Amino acid sequence: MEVIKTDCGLCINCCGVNAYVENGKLVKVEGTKENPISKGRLCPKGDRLMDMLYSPSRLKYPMKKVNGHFQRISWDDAIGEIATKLQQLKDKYGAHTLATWTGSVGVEHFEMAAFNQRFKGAFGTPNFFNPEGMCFRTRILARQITFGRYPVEEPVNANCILLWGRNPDESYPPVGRIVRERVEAGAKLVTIDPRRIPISRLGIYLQPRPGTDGAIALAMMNVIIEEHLWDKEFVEKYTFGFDKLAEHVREFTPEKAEMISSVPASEIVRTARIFATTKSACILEGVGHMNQFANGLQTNRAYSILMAITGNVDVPGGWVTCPQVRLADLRLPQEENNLGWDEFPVFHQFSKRPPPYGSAGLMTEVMKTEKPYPIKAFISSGSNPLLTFPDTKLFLEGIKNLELFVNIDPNMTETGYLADYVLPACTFLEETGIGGFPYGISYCEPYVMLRKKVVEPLYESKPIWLIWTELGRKMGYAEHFPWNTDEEVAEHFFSTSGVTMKDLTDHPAGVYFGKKEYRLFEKVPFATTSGKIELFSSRMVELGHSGLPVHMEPHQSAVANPEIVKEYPEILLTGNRQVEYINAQMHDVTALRARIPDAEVEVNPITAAKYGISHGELVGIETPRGSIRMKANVTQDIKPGVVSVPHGWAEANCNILLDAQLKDPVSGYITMNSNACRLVKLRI
Ligand SMILES: Nc1nc2c(c(=O)[nH]1)N[C@H]1C(S)=C(S)[C@@H](COP(=O)(O)OP(=O)(O)OC[C@H]3O[C@@H](n4cnc5c(=O)[nH]c(N)nc54)[C@H](O)[C@@H]3O)O[C@H]1N2
Ligand SMILES: Nc1nc2c(c(=O)[nH]1)N[C@H]1C(S)=C(S)[C@@H](COP(=O)(O)OP(=O)(O)OC[C@H]3O[C@@H](n4cnc5c(=O)[nH]c(N)nc54)[C@H](O)[C@@H]3O)O[C@H]1N2
Ligand code: SF4
Ligand SMILES: [Mo]
Repeated sequence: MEVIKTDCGLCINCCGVNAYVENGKLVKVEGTKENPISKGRLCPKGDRLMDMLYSPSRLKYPMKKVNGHFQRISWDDAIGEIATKLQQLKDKYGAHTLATWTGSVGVEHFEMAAFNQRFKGAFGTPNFFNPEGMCFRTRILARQITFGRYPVEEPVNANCILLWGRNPDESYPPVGRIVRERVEAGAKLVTIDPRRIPISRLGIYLQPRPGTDGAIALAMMNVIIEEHLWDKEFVEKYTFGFDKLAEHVREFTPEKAEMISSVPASEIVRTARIFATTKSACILEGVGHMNQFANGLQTNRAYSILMAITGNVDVPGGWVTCPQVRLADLRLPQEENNLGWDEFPVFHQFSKRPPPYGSAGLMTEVMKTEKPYPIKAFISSGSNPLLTFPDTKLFLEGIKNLELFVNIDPNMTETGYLADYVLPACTFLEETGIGGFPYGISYCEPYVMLRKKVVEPLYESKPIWLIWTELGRKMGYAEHFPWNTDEEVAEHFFSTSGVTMKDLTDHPAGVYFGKKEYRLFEKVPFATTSGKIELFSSRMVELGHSGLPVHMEPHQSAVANPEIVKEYPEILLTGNRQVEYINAQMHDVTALRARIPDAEVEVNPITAAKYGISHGELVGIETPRGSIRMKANVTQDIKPGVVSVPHGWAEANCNILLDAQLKDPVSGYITMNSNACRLVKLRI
């Protein structure tokens, strides 16, 4: 039996995996002990990688829809027909008629996003979209605005941790373990979450009204400044705009924040004092959730500022700047601006180098309206947008308007059924590529490995880089796609990184490619306009937004829209993570399904009583956009008036409830949280 050391590409944690292979078949997986982050552990999903690989949902060969039915087709014919159609559409509507999309897998599966971008560059369309337009980019952008770089949380050395809209036990198990270890060692923990998540019982718990975290953060600044708890030397030397900030938050008292957030003023004061006086302190903010409400970007700015004024930047246990592996850039020059350039200037224009993706929040709207131009071809990979893209109705309207829709996925997904062509990609266990890639971005560990091919691609599936390469070559872009094997591709990516293929093969479980450096600011100025940490950002003002963080009401709150709240009085959260599933994936794995058989809506007993709803009953959840049904989980562990549903369930797709018109005005992200809803008792 051969043991291959690789990593788990199911989620961004990239835990180390020892894969046992016998006669070309994966027969067992276990965690790699020497992996510095996962340390030999796998979550329940990682334990079931064999079920993922050998899933009955695997797509075995390319298929084409003919008269509403899928028919098997050869790879050559599929690639040939798609290339011909793309060329026709390009000739008719211009290159920007093609939009491509990669899902969350395209974040940790580096080659997927890179080859997609290579192709769209060769084709000449600006339209590449990915979860950076709806997921974690806001947190990165807010930190770049503030620090001119992206310092990452380092809870492993923290003595005070603010778990702010993040439930790592479910979404980032290795982080959950670090937090628990730190608390056991004496660190203070404050959890700020409308849901009383289990880890919150280890410390102080604040239960805010959803979407009001910016107000709490502003009041914490007020306390820290009023009580002279800020790090005076650090602020004086390394920050810009402190006077403006002090003036700005003077009115933002804990009492005012209590009125907005419902968190008692005394609790806000207590949290501010603990946070400012414990060295080091670390805000662990939500990765997705904290970006997916109306005030997402400004709230993220507020967290950066709290870290800065308490001197918790580039010190052990604070937010630390970590070296990032410099992989080769496959992007080709782009002439046209991305969609969203004018509507969301902070997102697109803040940095000198614009982001290489459009505003995902506009993608389906443009497909539907054909404004500013028609998007008629759509190639989606590593995603299941029918279930995961907010505002399903709009997504369907957009898709209906297409003349070509290609879905690339190892599985026949709900989205795949809508496509004109489905192409079978292999999974990360069937190709060699980049592994452990995001550690520098999410863990402050500059660690990388080769993600190894464990078994040959199943059925007729192919690596995603090869699918784009074949399509590119067919379209006459062969010069841009010179690579022929997984190894050549990986070697090319690492060629700019300082890490050699020899380093990677000599260290199958991974290598450190750099060293994190504390107190970097003493050597390297912050890459902002002022060269300092920008508490106040004049560039934000130039781009039409407040240069200091603000509180903004959720679009459909009782304050912002009392009319809608009369009919839809509860507050909806969507997408709380469950460790068993990853977005819309793994729901078909029997062992995992046995743990959570049904989609459940979490409701407080007070809210349930209003509707006469009992625990375990099937209930309706409604918004002005649509309705779904889920089993009621009546629990004290959620704030009264708040209703929380998971995402990614085909039989109860919560994205039907969302409205793509409701966006964070700064980032352009569609709001997935803090929208109005109501419950309905079903009469059967
Ligand atoms: N098992 C599993 N892991 C995953 C994923 C998955 O689907 N399954 N998805 C991956 C992806 S794509 C992402 S982006 C990350 C997401 O990771 P995160 O965004 O960090 O999501 P969670 O860890 O679920 O924590 C979000 C918490 O925020 C709380 N919350 C909601 N609204 C508010 C609010 O207004 N204020 C405050 N203070 N809290 C609020 C929710 O109740 C929830 O407990 O997880 C990744 N990891
Ligand atoms: N309402 C609501 N909606 C949400 C969220 C929420 O919190 N609430 N979260 C949002 C966030 S943060 C994100 S990131 C998105 C995620 O949304 P998606 O990225 O659409 O989610 P997944 O279900 O993980 O889809 C991944 C797909 O990739 C396929 N896949 C797996 N491995 C490979 C591979 O190696 N190659 C290829 N080609 N495909 C592969 C899987 O079969 C699966 O179909 O969802 C968003 N949607
Ligand atoms: S947390 Fe689970 S799914 Fe994510 S990488 Fe680790 S084992 Fe895989
Ligand atoms: Mo995400």
